[in-house]
Amino acid sequence: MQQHADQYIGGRWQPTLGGGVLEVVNPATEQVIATVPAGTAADVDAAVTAARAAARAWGLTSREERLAPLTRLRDALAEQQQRIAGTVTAEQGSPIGFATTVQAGLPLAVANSYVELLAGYEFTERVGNSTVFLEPAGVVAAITPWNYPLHQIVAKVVPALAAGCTVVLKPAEDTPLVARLFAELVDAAGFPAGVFNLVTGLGTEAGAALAAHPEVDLVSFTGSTAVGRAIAETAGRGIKKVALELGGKSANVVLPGADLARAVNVNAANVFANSGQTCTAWTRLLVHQDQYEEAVAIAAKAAAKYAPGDPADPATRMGPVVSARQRERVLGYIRAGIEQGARVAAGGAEVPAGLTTGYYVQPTVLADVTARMTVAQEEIFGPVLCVLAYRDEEHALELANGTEYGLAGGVWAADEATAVAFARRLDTGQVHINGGQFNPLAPFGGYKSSGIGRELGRAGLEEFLQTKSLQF
Ligand code: TXE
Repeated sequence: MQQHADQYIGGRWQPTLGGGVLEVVNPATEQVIATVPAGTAADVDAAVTAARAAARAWGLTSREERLAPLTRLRDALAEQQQRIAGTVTAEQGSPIGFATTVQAGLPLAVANSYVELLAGYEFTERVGNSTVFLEPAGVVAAITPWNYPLHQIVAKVVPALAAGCTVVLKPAEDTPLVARLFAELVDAAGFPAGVFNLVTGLGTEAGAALAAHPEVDLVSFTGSTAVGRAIAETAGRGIKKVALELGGKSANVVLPGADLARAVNVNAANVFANSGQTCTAWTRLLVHQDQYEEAVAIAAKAAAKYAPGDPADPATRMGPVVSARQRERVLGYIRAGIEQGARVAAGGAEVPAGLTTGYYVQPTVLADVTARMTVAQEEIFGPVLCVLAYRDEEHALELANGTEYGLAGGVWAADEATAVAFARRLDTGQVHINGGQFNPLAPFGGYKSSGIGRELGRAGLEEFLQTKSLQF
């Protein structure tokens, strides 16, 4: 077992100033595989001080001076794909195939997109008698979750560094090992000391201290809406910029005339991937009442293909959920759904056959779900698909928009124009039309309680910039 006692601060691994440790548990074996420091406000303060000290010089570097280490970091992410995937599988439970293509592949694609964007990005503009400088926002606090642990780090840290900001990262307590691996790669890429810093620790302690630190200029957070709200309040008091990527309850709307079987099968793949721990997951399948039973039957059959198993086995399509706590939360939702009248069409709240060790949950399809049920309103963050029936297009729209969230969604129709017209009426940040693929260049973020600000692409870089105009 690896026992780490250091934090990456000021360009080197330093003994933690905190006392406690966090145990990293493999969710498939329930074994403790490593310990990392539970950093405190003292570690956070040291890291923010280092980031502040480096901010002026890094903020004034040329695009080329930032591109060189960022390119080396991008190349390291490519070279280390297997190690990254293995680390994520061990601490988070993603099946190794998915960990390789998505958990390791997506951050590489995102890092690459920023190397390419930075090479051509104009940080000055002329407007009338003014020159406008797009300057870095300063010291960034990046607080990230465990569901796509490296992607969430890269989607914040890489554009922040490209913009000329310095960063203190506080990764999720469940997945600190891939964050440490990332820090090693940053270290080897040759950024100046203090430009990137890592503090592992509890959210309530290290995370809260970081979000509240007076020397932090911008807080970029991905996680639960409850914590996002608290961070926004703290940031508001400190007049800090804030970017929040929060929860979702996305609807996949299958309009009459669409390819029902494909829409439902793609939905199953979408919601059971990563054991449902995806903020954009289409957790509500909305189908016309005349096609309802057919859709439920297709979904139940599709669920059977995601029987949970050992994530280290390349044949496994769905692993465990991340932790015992997460499993309890998910099972609680399944039970609440059943109590409120949902019908179990596949799966359920029982332990999957033969899997008494590991935080496994059955791929579950709940039918007869109505809009007011808890499972139709709250983010479950587990492998649970709720199927709802709509009467007509207006009813479908009302259901789709009828939660506090607005992160993602899908629309399927016989023709693209019909799907696009419907998508334009959804209160949500991104919509996949007839199964369109995720695009790491497109702005990503939420409407309503799903967040503020955007990640990825040009919009994701511009979150980390502020403007200064010089009048001549
Ligand atoms: O999230 P938290 P949790 C949702 C999902 C999940 C639920 C709970 O529904 O079931 O949230 O997950 C840090 N000040 N999402 O408890 O607590 C924490 O250490 C500062 C959706 O894991 O929000 C971690 O680094 N930081 C989501 C990060 O916040 C604090 C992804 C996220 O943890 C803090 C994850 C505080 N007071 C969960 N408290 C998505 N949008 O993808 C915690 N943290």
